[in-house]
Amino acid sequence: MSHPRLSLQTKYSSAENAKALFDPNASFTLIYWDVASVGASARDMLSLGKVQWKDRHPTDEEWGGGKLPTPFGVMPVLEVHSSDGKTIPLTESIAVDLFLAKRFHLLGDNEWEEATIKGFYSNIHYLRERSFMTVTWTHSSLRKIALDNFIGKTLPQFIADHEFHLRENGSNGHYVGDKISLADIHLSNIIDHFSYLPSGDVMRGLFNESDLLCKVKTKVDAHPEIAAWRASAPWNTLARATVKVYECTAPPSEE
Ligand SMILES: N[C@@H](CCC(=O)N[C@@H](CS)C(=O)NCC(=O)O)C(=O)O
Repeated sequence: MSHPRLSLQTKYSSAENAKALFDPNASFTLIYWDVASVGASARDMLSLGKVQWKDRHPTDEEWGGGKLPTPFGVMPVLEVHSSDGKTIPLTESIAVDLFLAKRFHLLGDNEWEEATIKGFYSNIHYLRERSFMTVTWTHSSLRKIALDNFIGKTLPQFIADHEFHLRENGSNGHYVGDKISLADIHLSNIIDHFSYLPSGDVMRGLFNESDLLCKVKTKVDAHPEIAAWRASAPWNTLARATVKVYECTAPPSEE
């Protein structure tokens, strides 16, 4: 069944859309399920940016009943509301994250830093995508072998690769330069993501063995605005709901 589609063409011109996106007084609505998952980095950045933002969690009735048009039938969708009343929708988590990172100065200080941060972000993002596609949402009979492979090979390789790059940047708890960036924030959220899964203790254990990765996470989580958001009741509700959602993805032997 096809979903109700939302056009990305607003009734405004391209230039007006662009102006609205960077309106310093804009507010934001993140439309996503009431879980951390693919919305987590965006929420951290909205908090860090000290802007007015809110979560909108569609009800099952609204979503299942086809009452919420989106560009591709998936969320997150970020709505940017300019102070002169325009609402500009943005789709796809990568585009949303990159937009927010640019808006809140989380893409470094020059073209090289930006391209390098985006490279790290993409690699971090791909780890979660691989796990979604090959482990979490695979056929239940394949989950055990897929999980063993992920824990035995994919994750250790990822950690070793990222330790190499963090060391190359001076082991200072940042991927690029000496300040927080989109890459740092995404790593922190991906570590959380794996902690929420049924084998979360094992995965979190592997991350915990890496001082270099933990240093990045500690710094992100200690950022004043991010720390305040993560200490809030809504953040904790999202974290608990995420654990519940993934419970059904445990391999059969663990059920
Ligand atoms: N490529 C998309 C994928 C987003 C996605 O898969 N969203 C899921 C929730 S995590 C969704 O909205 N699924 C539709 C549904 O549950 O009916 C992105 O990164 O934004």
